[in-house]
Amino acid sequence: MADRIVDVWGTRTPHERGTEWPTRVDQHLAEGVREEDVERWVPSACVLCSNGCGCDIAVTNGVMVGVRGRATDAVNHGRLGPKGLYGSWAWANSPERLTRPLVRENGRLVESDWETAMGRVVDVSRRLLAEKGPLSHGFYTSGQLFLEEYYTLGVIGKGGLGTPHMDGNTRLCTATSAAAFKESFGTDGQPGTYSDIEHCDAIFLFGHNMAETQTVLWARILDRTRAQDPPKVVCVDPRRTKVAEEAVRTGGVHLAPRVGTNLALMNGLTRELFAHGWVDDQWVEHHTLGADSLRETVEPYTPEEVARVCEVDAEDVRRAARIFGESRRVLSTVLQGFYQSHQATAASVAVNNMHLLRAMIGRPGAGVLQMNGQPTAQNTRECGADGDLPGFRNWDSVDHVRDLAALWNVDELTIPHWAPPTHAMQIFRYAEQGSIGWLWISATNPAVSMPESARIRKILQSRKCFTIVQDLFLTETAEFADVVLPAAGWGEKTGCFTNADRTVHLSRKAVEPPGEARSDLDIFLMYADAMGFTDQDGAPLVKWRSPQEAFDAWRECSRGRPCDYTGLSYEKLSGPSGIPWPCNEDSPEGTERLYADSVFNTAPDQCETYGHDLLTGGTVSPTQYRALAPGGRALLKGAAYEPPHEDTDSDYPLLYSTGRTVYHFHTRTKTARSAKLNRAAPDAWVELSPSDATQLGIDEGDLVRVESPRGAIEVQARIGHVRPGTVFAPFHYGTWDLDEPARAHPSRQANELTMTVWDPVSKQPYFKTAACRVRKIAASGRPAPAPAHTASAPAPTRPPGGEGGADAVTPSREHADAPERPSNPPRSV
Ligand SMILES: Nc1nc2c(c(=O)[nH]1)N[C@H]1C(S)=C(S)[C@@H](COP(=O)(O)OP(=O)(O)OC[C@H]3O[C@@H](n4cnc5c(=O)[nH]c(N)nc54)[C@H](O)[C@@H]3O)O[C@H]1N2
Ligand SMILES: Nc1nc2c(c(=O)[nH]1)N[C@H]1C(S)=C(S)[C@@H](COP(=O)(O)OP(=O)(O)OC[C@H]3O[C@@H](n4cnc5c(=O)[nH]c(N)nc54)[C@H](O)[C@@H]3O)O[C@H]1N2
Ligand code: SF4
Ligand SMILES: [Mo]
Repeated sequence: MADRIVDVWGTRTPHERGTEWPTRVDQHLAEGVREEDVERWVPSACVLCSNGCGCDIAVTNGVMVGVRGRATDAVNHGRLGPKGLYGSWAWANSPERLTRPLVRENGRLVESDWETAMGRVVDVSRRLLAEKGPLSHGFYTSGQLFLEEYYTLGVIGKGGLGTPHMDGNTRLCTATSAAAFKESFGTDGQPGTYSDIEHCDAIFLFGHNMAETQTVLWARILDRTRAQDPPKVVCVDPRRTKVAEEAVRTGGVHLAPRVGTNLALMNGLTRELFAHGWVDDQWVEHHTLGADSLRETVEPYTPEEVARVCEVDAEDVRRAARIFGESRRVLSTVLQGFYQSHQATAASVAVNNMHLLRAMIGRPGAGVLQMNGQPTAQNTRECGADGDLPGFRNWDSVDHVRDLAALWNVDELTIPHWAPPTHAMQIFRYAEQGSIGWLWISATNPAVSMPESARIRKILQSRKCFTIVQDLFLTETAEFADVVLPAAGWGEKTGCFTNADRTVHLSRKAVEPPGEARSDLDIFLMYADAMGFTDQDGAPLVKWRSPQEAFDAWRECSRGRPCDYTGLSYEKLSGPSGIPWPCNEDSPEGTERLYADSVFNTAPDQCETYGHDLLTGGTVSPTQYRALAPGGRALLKGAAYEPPHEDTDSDYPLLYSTGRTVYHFHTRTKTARSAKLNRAAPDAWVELSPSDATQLGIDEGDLVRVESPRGAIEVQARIGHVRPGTVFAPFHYGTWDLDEPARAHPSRQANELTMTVWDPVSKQPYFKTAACRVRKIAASGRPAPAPAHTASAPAPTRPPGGEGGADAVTPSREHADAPERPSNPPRSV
């Protein structure tokens, strides 16, 4: 099979508009393993991004040895991308897996047993509950666990302890997706579906480098853009990504706005729709509220004004708006370039607005995909493991809280609803101040992934807050913990998860976890048992033991809500394909598109929030909301553009933005343990534009220091494809390295520079706007370790110095994807 490091999207299978996306089955087995050696193929779906590609896990001798795309799955029709092929399973066999609980003794983490480790967790929990009550407890979880685990955690936190301090790293990831849905449509829930790609006339990607972050979805788009009658692509991104190149190739537009100015651009595009009469007035009149006020809000944003603020060409703004205005079916996708940037919710809602104004929602080809990033982020939000109440219930609605209390058979007052739920940034603030004294971190690595790393390290290091870290590996975060709990990962446990287009997959356990590692579900149950949480009748609060029982309990919780799972079961999910919710008696085969009837979830007894002012985050009261009488109509909401919090000045003249490369997933705990992926992007870098590099006297590969008011990194420079004035850094690299596990990398972590500031509505922190400066430290004589086949490729106008040329992948040591699990070496931590 082709080397999918180089051939990232695989061979094209072009097809005509409106026809089914052809099947192409991708497979990868560990070196030396032949297909006939595979003993079992275990059904699952990939958990390395929100695309949720259906796959089967190859098992030999009780070990995961590879993966194969599911030909029959609606999501991927057999395809897998480089991360899925090489990175989804290889980590499991690493000798560095956590195999026993660790506890801190005299300042050091030492190996322990479950009884001792969980004993400490429970002792501190009991003591703090007695002394300070539930507000002393916090949970910071993930977008990578399974539905059953989140729901169990949600019940423990909200029905058992009764703490509002629960959130996921989804706050850093897709909080804005959820917020944008709630503001426009009343509740969370993706309106569109991936099959809209087969029907659309144009595809708009807003701050979304899909070519690298959902490679299989991008392959699906390429199979349309490289066929007859292709859709035009419009890309909004300050870098010339592969998406941007496709925009130019298809006769679309690449808009490269100044970082932090998305909303000004969106207001300009929206104004064009009004100005040219590209609005479906009749539909808007019947099915929406707020068009007049939106029109007023966007009026000042002429193409010339947008050109001034965003530093783009006014003509490009006109062209992009015309494509949107004159296409019958537009598919839009939105991701971190919007969610993690300034005025995130307002800018993302603006995308919903444009679709509503053109009545382009709920029909084939006309859809919005406010994307997710993490594979199971949707479930964190649905199941109440973040701040939300399970089943998209409204914490501000007495009826919704009562309903949940009845389901769980707990006192209404136990369920936190007296104030808005505490978001992750605030949870860490409380830990910093000491009011949260017990913080349980599961399946996330905040020491690397949260903004302003130095501050986060200080919080985690401080012994003011007792921290529990539950992971597969001894991460940068785990090293600071009081107790480390070894977890079973994907393939080592059973459970469900829901991708960005609402498709639910069941992932079966394929192999045993190493040593004493346990599934996250079992660990949460162990805590619940030890704490003795009960319902109002004295029966155990958590009434399930197995993943399947947890799923069945969740089904009941979702009954009648927009994310209705009542028609799904483990049996039904064992079929050829994942199934999109809602799935119930009315739609037993699931639902491809929401809002096909143009009725939205905005009725006051249905909605998940009463909404916010998008500029300030001020909340709309229940009374105000009822007075609006939305009654199933969607809400058009706008806001004026405001400059970002930290703009450039003479000390920090450049803008700093961060993001991803195709070969790594987040903090690399999984992907760096695949030799192929690690080799493709072995170390950090920053991208500079050719003109800035010239001005700063920086050559390709030079070691540079990038500083913001909060910190600095020292990495090699790639002279690449960012717009002038912008510096782009990948955020994957913490202190840990596969090549030299012992060697610390103190200064390459992108978040050393980012700031503690968040969107007023979604509370999502801004990872994509900050000011910085760059200076050369030394020449290196070799190209930056940045990938050569992606947006990080070197700029053609300025050939890199050194020997590497265009193929700038630096060599690093070989690591075979070991098919057998070696015995664990003695651990010293
Ligand atoms: N390979 C890979 N794939 C992944 C992941 C991964 O780690 N690696 N993670 C998954 C997860 S959890 C997520 S959330 C998604 C994220 O997926 P994406 O959002 O596609 O990824 P990012 O690279 O974070 O950001 C996307 C783009 O935003 C642009 N950008 C930066 N600032 C601005 C701005 O001010 N305005 C605009 N319009 N654009 C801007 C960047 O140039 C970048 O190309 O990827 C998922 N898929
Ligand atoms: N500067 C900057 N920072 C960013 C971003 C950015 O674009 N720029 N993006 C943000 C976004 S969108 C995201 S999603 C976050 C991601 O940030 P993190 O969530 O911190 O990153 P991961 O490396 O995915 O961490 C997940 C951890 O869970 C562990 N794990 C995996 N599976 C399991 C399991 O089944 N059980 C348990 N217990 N553990 C498991 C992994 O080993 C890993 O340590 O980063 C955010 N931070
Ligand atoms: S696109 Fe995402 S879900 Fe699909 S194989 Fe790649 S990483 Fe996995
Ligand atoms: Mo994410």
